[in-house]
Amino acid sequence: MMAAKKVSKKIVVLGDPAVGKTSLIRRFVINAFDDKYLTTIGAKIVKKEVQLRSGGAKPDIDVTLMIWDVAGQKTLGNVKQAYYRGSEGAMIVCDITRRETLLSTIDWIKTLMQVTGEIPVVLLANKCDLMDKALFGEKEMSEVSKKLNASFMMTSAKDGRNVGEAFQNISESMLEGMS
Ligand code: G3D
Ligand code: MG
Repeated sequence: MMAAKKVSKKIVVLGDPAVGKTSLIRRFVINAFDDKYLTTIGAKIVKKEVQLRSGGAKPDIDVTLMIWDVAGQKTLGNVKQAYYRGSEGAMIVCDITRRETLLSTIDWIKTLMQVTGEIPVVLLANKCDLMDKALFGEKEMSEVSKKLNASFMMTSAKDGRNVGEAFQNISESMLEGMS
């Protein structure tokens, strides 16, 4: 049996205030790495390991995700560049009950990639437990994600659906091609 490779990757979680970024991270992460806000850069960082199983032909990969969450109500304009720097993947979150949060995803990605260049992105349509209040759905997500060359998933931090899958998805995208 081959030993698993170990890698560490920084990902950022972005999106308009109150879309559910912190709730998604909290749902996913059990182990708080640094619970204090790093006030100089205005971020909170937690880590969690994801295992990528190769199916035997190649070694498995243990990915330690360093997940960066903006502290407080950060809007696009006041997220500092230090937050984006060194990110190798991103989750961009919107809220299915607020259409403007979907349009914002485009700006979040553009601003991010001005710092990082092209990196893997997964778009998350969060609060899918609130289907009766939904103002957009998979069709719109599919259109936007195609435009942005990203994948998308429908999540709920409340009931947990697709949350683990979303972090698995971004991990796989970042490590595509690595053996
Ligand atoms: P943010 O980190 O993007 O700013 P938060 O967002 O994680 O702080 O969440 C903002 C609000 O949305 C919170 O409600 C939170 O409970 C709620 N929320 C987050 N994810 C979901 C979800 O999947 N479903 C539902 N129904 N609510 C969600 P409060 O009331 O505490 O402000
Ligand atoms: Mg938050």
